[in-house]
Amino acid sequence: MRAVRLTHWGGPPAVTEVERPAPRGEEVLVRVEAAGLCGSDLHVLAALPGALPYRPPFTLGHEVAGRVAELGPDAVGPRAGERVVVYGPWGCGRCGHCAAGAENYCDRRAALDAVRTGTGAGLGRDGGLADYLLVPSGRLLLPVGDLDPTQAAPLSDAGLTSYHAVAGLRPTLGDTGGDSERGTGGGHSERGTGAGASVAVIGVGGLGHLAVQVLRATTSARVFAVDVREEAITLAHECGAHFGTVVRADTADVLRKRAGDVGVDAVLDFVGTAATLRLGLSVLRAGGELVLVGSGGGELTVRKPGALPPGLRISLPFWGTRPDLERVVALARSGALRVTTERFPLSRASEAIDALRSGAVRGRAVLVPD
Ligand code: FEH
Ligand code: ZN
Ligand code: ZN
Repeated sequence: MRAVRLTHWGGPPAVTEVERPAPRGEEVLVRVEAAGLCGSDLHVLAALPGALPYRPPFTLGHEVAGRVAELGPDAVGPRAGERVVVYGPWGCGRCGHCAAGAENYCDRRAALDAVRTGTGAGLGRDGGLADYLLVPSGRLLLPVGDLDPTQAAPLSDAGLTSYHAVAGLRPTLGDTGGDSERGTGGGHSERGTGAGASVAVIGVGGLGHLAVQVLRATTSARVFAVDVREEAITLAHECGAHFGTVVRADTADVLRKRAGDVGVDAVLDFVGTAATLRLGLSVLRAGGELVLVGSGGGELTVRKPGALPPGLRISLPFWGTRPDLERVVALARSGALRVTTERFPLSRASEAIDALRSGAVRGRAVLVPD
């Protein structure tokens, strides 16, 4: 079978012929139908020796959908032929967090990394930029029914990460459960009411465009989108953002004015650079929440007294839980979540990676075995 592999640290991704694995015990073999590309794949490809707790060679790809091809004798979960999406954070499966479906916060991750088993598909273990993916257990597979695999795959990372980040904002935004009135504003919310709350989404790429849709589908907050690319702002509006702006010198003033001059209740930073963190903090309301999702390497100094908004809460969510993924799949199947994708054949993986690296991808890049 073909696999896009990191053969050595700093090496180029190589489409390689490898032996198709046979599932044993609880393992399940998935025939890959689509695998999304993520900014983290770029970090893995750029990592210097020792920077990550993984040991090449391994196959990339942690955002995968396909059909169950073969089951180990003790496998649980979806049956052969069923279309599934792969829950990407592969924890120990037994600790307190894993038992609650939060393998993204596995208590034993450091121990798993230490024995070089890696933290999941494409993250130290063979991933899904390939014709087949061997999954350690059927507990990591979720049926997606008749959802198109190029729609399903991005849900497992871009969709799940965005959903988990928005879900953490419930205390700030309130949980209305339903959609908001499109385009209406209203006064400013007291925390926890939801109505009139506002959220800035910084970075409308593979994750940001889904976060806009999750916000619109699950909260009544007004959504303000910010990006450096005009086409990303257009995408934000298509996804339901109430307002969008390309970053300019007066963006902070523009956003604060949009948010009733007191600032936005929450900022979702999907970029995570020093500049976006600065912008996010400059538009945040007192008592607001900054959610750092992007791995742009920006740093924040937290000091009291200091220049940060009083009552600031900062969160750094990671990926998402299995129950979150079930809710994301349900949103997609209901039509409330639509992934904008750019498809590439698996054989042109390097071209897709270059496009992602240059910021030329609109929405999410998805590779399809050709
Ligand atoms: C995965 C592994 C490590 C860091 C970040 C990630 C994210 O891409 C998962 O969404
Ligand atoms: Zn990722
Ligand atoms: Zn665990």
